[in-house]
Formats: sequence, structure tokens, C-alpha cells
Amino acid sequence: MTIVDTQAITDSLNRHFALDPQSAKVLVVGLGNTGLSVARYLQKLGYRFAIIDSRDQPPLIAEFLEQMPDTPLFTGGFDDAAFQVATHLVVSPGLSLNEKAIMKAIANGSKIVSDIDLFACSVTAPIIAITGSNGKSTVTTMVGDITKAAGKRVAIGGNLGVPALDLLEHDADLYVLELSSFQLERTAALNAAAATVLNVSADHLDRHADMAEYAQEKQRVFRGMGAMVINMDDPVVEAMLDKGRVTHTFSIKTSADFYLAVQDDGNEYLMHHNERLLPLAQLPLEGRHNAANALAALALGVSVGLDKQAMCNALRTFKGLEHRMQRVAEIRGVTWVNDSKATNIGACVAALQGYARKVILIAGGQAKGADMNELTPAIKAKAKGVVLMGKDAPLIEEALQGSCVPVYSAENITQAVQIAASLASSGDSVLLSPACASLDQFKNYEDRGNKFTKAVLALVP
Ligand code: UMA
Ligand code: ADP
Repeated sequence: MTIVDTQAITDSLNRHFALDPQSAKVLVVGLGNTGLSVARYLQKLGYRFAIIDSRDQPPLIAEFLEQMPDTPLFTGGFDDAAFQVATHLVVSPGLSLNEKAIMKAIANGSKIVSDIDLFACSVTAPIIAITGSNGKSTVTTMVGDITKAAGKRVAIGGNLGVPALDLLEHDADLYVLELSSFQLERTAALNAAAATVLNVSADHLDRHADMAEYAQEKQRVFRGMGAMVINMDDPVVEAMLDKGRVTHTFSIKTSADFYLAVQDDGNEYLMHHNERLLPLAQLPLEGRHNAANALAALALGVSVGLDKQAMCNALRTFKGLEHRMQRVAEIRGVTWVNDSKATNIGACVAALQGYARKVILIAGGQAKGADMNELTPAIKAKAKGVVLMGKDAPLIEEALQGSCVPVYSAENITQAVQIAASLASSGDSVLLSPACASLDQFKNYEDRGNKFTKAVLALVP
């Protein structure tokens, strides 16, 4: 890790969190990707710490034992004694702060610090922070690409792949962080140069008390003094606008700083005020929501002074990410689209809304506490048939009762593909956009998307 000025960093940590290397006793809670990155960081800075994980065999135990064999490690439960001596807890995002042991430690005076806090206190280069219910990974990757195209050194990570603290290994002119609501809820020291909440729709309601709390956690991305990038098409996000701050708005429906407009040559353009940035037709991504993502990425880039032409050149060749509106095959005139990453209602609705013609939808899985009735209007408008699978399929079926949309049940993804194939005729699209998490039937959304693709390719005569 390239930590150049250790003293400046520990001073900052001390100022923000009373995290004094002489007296602090830190407990790192969770030995996954985040926990290991935190342990490596604390070791570099010379803090005293231990690590604890409720599982018998945490996923990164081998790496941990190899890299820091002398650091105390507790596994197989949350040992009270370990929590009692801790002055600070760095809790991994996969763990709720409502865990009994964690709540007790907080009540006894332990301070919560997140890996994002540690990161924010350690960097001197500006940060772009991106959150939202949907589009985070796409926009984070876009901003990474447009920054490179503008000739700057960039490091991207956070919820997307590389844990934030591991990014410190790269000397960068700009850090781009994708942040989840779990990371933000426990972060206090972020002061991004530019930040956005792309949208807010129901997700993770099994972890957050309600939508209001979930939106509040997302809003924490705007803490500090940096530029705000605001989606005018989402009333929950629009309400976060602070007139006292530098703001760039974007919209695909209404007027904003960054918006879409048909120009006198008859083409629709991505616009910045009166300036044509890029013809929409040159953005090589399916779905109108991706135009919103591109406008958000451009607004973030402009906030930190990137060259507009260089950014547009990068967007022209942006490939999109796997499992997000990914066209996997055209077989007998039927287009098959893998949108397995649609793990909530908002993503599925956006996918459906992008189609001019009705599609056959494959959906279902774990609903994570969301109200599936919110899917009904988009399905009624854009689906000619729905194939359901997974644990919470009955919730979607119930929501569609009386909607006149035919519903079919499948045991697994292979059967779902076969049913969809029997319903589809040439010119149709079949869309896997489950509106649910995958963990009831698959390892993760990638596994679901890969099995979908395999089943689709098996249809090739
Ligand atoms: N766990 C235990 N006991 C423990 C610690 C963890 O059972 O003591 C479980 C958690 O409940 C969870 C799993 O282990 O089910 C992983 O938790 P973790 O916090 O150790 O996860 P990490 O490996 O550190 O990965 C986390 C993010 N994961 C989550 O927030 C669940 C990763 O996002 C992120 O890439 C990584 O930090 C680096 O920043 C993944 C994710 O699924 C992609 N995020 C959610 C999403 O995008 O919807 C929020
Ligand atoms: P995240 O990292 O927030 O999960 P991704 O870029 O991985 O976002 O996309 C997740 C899902 O959301 C995919 O199904 C994708 O098609 C959909 N999606 C992407 N951008 C948006 C958006 N702006 N609004 C709604 N859905 C979107």
C-alpha cells in the first residue's frame, strides 16, 4: 500500500474519530474482502487490532493467517470479551449494525468507523462517490473510462469489486467509489469532490427499517462540500438538492443541466445546456435508463473538470457490463437479453420501460421485503407473458392477479427458458430481469445470468 504520509493520516483519523495509534484498540468485524483490506491498512499504520467473524471458516481466513499470523483472530461467533475491550469497531457492510454484540459495544462507548471513513481520511486526490438503487456499477465504470480518456490516472472500486482501502495501492489523480447503503450508513468522514444518488427505489428493505431510512442512508453520500449531481426524474433524489451547493442536474424526461433533446437535424442528443455532447444513437447500450447513466457520468466528469470531448469519445465505445441488459443471442428471430443484475423492482421496471414492443419476461427469486405490486403497471404495459421462478414467485403471481397478463411457473432457469421459447415468435424479445435477488436458487446474480445464457444457447438448433 502506498501510504506516503502516515503522520498526516493518523492525525486525520485522530481528529475525526479519536483513533489514536497509541491508545486505540480496534476490532475489525468480518473477515471478507472488506475486513481483510481494513486489517492490512491498520497493520501498515501500526494500530493495535483484532479481527472477528461469526463464521467458523470465514472466506479469507487463509489469506489472513498467511499475511498477519500474529494478529488475534476470533471465529465461530461474536465473543463478548473481544467487543468489550474495543474502543473502535470497523464493521463490514454485510453485517447489520443491529447485531446484538455490535449494539452492546456501541452502548458501552465503542465508536463505529467504516472502511470508507478510513479511506476518506487517507487520500489527498479527489473522490467521486456514486450511489443509488440501480446503475451504480454502470456509472462507476463509465466514470472510470471517461476519466482515463481525459488523460487522468484513475482508481475505481468500493462496492464494485476492489475494496476502497485496496485502491490506496494505486497512485491516482481521481478515485471513483461505488457505495452501497450499507457502506454509507456507517460512514461519517466522506467529503467527495462530486457525488450522486442516481435513483432511489425499494431495495434491501430486509436490512433498512423503511424507504425513508434507506433514502437517508443514500443521502449521506452528499456529506461535505463537493458538487451534487441530482437526478431530476426521481422525486426522492430531487428533494436532496441543496441550493447552497454547486449542483449539476440531469434528466431524460425534463429540462436540466444535462438532458436529452431532439435537435433540428432530427436526431436526439445528450446535451449540456445548449451544447450537443453526443447523439443518443452513438451510445452503444440497450435501454433508455443507460442514457440517464451517461448523463450522470458526464455531469460527474464536468464537476471535476474533465474534458467533455474526451468523455464523449469514451462513451461511444463503452461496452456495458455483463448481466445488465446484455444481448446474449438471437435465435429464430427471438432476441434473448440477460439482465440478471436486476435484483430489485426499479431495475426490472427500467428494463421493461426501455422496450417499444411487449416482451416475454422471466422474473422471480428473493424479494427482499419489497412490495411486488409495484411491478404490476410496468408488466401490464410491457409484458405479453411472464415466466416466474424462485422463492417469492407467488408474491409476483399474486400481484398480477386480474392483470390479464398470462403467468407461467418454472422450477428452474432451464425450464423458464424453455417455456419462454415456446411462447416467443420471431421478432419477440425474451428478457431475464428478475426484480429479485438470486440467492434462493443460485450462488449469485452472475451464476443466474450464466445459467440463463447456457440454457438459451442450448436452444440453438
Ligand atoms: N458475514 C457473516 N459473519 C461475519 C461477517 C460477514 O456471516 O462475521 C456474512 C455477511 O452477512 C454477508 C457476507 O458474509 O452475507 C459478506 O459480508 P462482508 O461484509 O464480509 O462482505 P465483503 O466480502 O467485505 O464484501 C463487501 C460487499 N458485500 C456486501 O455488502 C454484502 C461487497 O459488495 C463489496 O464489493 C466489498 O465489500 C468491497 O467493498 C457486494 C454486494 O453484494 C458486491 N453488495 C450489495 C449490493 O451490491 O447489493 C450491497
Ligand atoms: P448497481 O450497481 O446499482 O446494482 P448496475 O449498473 O449493476 O447497478 O445495474 C443493476 C441493474 O439495474 C441492471 O438490471 C441494470 O440494467 C439496471 N439499471 C442500470 N442503470 C439503471 C438506472 N439508471 N435506472 C434503473 N435501472 C438501472
